[in-house]
Amino acid sequence: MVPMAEFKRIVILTGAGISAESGIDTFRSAGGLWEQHKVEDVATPEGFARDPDLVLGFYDMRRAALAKVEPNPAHVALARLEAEFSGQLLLVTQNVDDLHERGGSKQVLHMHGELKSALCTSCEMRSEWNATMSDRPSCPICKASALRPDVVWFGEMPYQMERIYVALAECDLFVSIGTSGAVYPAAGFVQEARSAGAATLELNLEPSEGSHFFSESRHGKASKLVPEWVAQLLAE
Ligand code: BJW
Repeated sequence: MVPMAEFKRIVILTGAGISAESGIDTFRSAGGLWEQHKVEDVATPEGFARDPDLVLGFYDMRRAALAKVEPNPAHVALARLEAEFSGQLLLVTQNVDDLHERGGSKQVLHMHGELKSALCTSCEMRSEWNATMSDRPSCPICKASALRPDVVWFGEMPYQMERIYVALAECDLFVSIGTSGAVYPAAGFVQEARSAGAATLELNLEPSEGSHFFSESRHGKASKLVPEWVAQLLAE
């Protein structure tokens, strides 16, 4: 691999695996969220239309659980990278938790939305949200009782795709951390970066579905791999 010091424009993609050691369930592992709940019931617009109480309750539970977890050394290491790296860095997360921010990252692009945000289906505005939604509160902006979790469900367009694709086309290193590579468009980012000539690095507990697309893979826990990689990058 090219020496880490050569890189000037880095895009990092994180997934549920980076928050696993903080105590947040991943989706597709044994005992993960999709074993506890049917994905089509809780993570599709059709599921929400069928049974809004179920979906609002599911996200209320996950929002409340955030209060009981803390960022781990992987989140903190990425915040260190943001503070000390002299090149350009874009941190894209598929996670709806706030552990990157609480770990110290200032700029985080949440492509699948955020648990602590509400989306009004009437005025379409997004509002910071720390309370429950299953009690059908009104939108702070238009006052309609039409709030939904500000998360991206299957069949919906993730946030800020244009900005992400521009960064992928311009980056010289793409790093994927703690994601199974099962969900598009994020699963395709490695190929976008590769076709733009970037080096590609996977840091994951095990080989992901797209592992063969990466120029280098390191397997193990994010809390160990990520601080090691950041230290290597900043030392070279
Ligand atoms: C550790 C670890 C440790 C554990 N250390 N690692 C057929 C083909 C291709 C695409 C499609 C298709 N049919 C439909 C689609 C599109 C669909 C899709 O991808 N479906 C797939 C099922 C095939 N995608 C969409 O609908 C998306 N929208 C879309 O495509 O719009 C059109 C478009 C067109 C063109 C350009 C752009 C867009 C929307 C997807 C929305 C996903 N939403 C969810 C829910 C969000 C809200 C919520 O949190 O509830 O997002 S689903 C869920 O999966 C969540 C996650 O962000 C996402 C990814 O999961 P992630 O993070 O990878 O978690 P896991 O559990 O899968 O993996 C964890 C990994 O960590 C594992 O590998 C572990 O080993 C590892 N790990 N412990 C390091 N300690």
